[in-house]
Amino acid sequence: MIFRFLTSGESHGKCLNAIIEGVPSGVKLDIEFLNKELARRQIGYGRGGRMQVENDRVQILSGVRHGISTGAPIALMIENKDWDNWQIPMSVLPVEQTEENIKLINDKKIKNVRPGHADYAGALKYNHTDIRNILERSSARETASRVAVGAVAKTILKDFDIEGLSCVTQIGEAKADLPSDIFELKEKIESSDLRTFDDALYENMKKEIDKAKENGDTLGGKFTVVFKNLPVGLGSFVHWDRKLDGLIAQAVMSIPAVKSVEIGIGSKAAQTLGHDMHDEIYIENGKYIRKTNNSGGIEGGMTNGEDIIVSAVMKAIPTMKKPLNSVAIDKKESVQAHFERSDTCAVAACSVVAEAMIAIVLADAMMEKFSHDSISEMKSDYENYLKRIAER
Ligand code: EPS
Repeated sequence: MIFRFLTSGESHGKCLNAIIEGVPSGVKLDIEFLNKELARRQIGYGRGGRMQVENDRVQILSGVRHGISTGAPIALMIENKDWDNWQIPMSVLPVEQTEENIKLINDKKIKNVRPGHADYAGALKYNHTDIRNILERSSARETASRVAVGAVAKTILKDFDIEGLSCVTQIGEAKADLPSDIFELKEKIESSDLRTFDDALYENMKKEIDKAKENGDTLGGKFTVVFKNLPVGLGSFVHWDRKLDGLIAQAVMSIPAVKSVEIGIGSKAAQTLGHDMHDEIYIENGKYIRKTNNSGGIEGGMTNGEDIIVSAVMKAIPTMKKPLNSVAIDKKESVQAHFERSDTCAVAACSVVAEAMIAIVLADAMMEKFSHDSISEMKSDYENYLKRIAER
C-alpha cells in the first residue's frame, strides 16, 4: 500500500484524527472541498440528534504548505463539538474525584450490550466492564475521518479526471433499479437528503424511515457507488492481495454496518448464463468498446476501462429506542440493551463513506501503477501509459 492512513479519536472525545502517508507532492488541496465532503456525510433523512450538534470541519495540521502537499505525511483533525458536554466522562487525564465528577462519569457508564454492535465481543476481548470504552471507538462517527481522507484521495483522482458518485437504491422495502448512468442524475442525487433519484421512491423511503422511527426501530438499505474514467490495468491478477475487486470489497466491508458488497451485477451472477454475463468486446473507430458492464469495470482483479460499479447493503443500526433482549456484562444478568441517541437510518451517509473508501483504494492503485513522488511525475507516467495502450 502506498496511500495509507490511520485514524484515531472517540465519538465524544476531543477530536477525530487521521494521518495519511503517501500523498505525492504538488497536490493542490482545497480545504473547502474537504469540508463539503464532510457535510455530505452529515446529511440524511432519519439521522439522529448528533448531526444537529456537529458541523464537521477539518483542519490540516501538516504535510501541506500554502495549500500544496509537500510529500510529507498529512495530519487531519476534526473537532467534536459535543466534546463540550463530555470533558469529564471522556477526559484523557485522570480527573479529580469530586462528588460531581464521579456522578458525571457514572452516569455515562454502560453495562448493557447492544446485540449487533461491537459491545459484546469488544468488552470481552479488551477486558472492559464499562462498554463506553467500546462504544466510543466503534461508533460510526469514526467514518468522518475516513471521508476527510477520501476527499484527499478524490483530489488526487480528479487530476486524472477520475470521478465517483453514490446513490441509494433501497431503504427497507422501498427500492428501485439502478439508473443506467447515475452521473446524469448527479444534481438530483446531491440535492436529495436520501441520495436518491426518483421522487416517488424518495417518498416511499421516507415513509419506511418514519414507520421504523415510530416503532422505536431502525432500518438499513442498499446503495451503489460508481467511479468513471479509470485507465485499464489498475490492480493485478497475479496475487490474491493485489486484486482490485478484493481490495474494494475489504474497504467497503470495513464500514460499520455493511453486510454485503457486490461488484457489477453481483449476486445476480448466480443465475446468469455465461453468454449473458460477460461483456462482449467490439472495435469502434479503432477503439475497444463494450456495450454492457455486468462485470462492474473489473475483470481478473484489474480495471478494464469501464465504470467501476460497487453496491453494498447496510444493515439496520443496532442502537434502538425499543431495545432488544440482551445481557449486562458486569453482573451476567438478563436486561434490555442500552439505548443512547442514535440514527433511525444512515444509508445515505454510508454511501458517502463508501465513495471515500473506494477513492482511497483507487488512489492507491493509481500510485501502485504510476510513479508517484510528485503529481507531475505521476501525470507524465500516466500519459505515457495511455499513449502506449492506445497503440495496441
Ligand atoms: C455518528 C455519531 C454518533 C451516532 C452514530 C454515527 O453520535 P452519538 O453517539 O453522539 O449519537 O449518531 O453512530 C452510530 C449510530 C453507531 O451505531 O455507531 C456519526 O457522526 O456518524
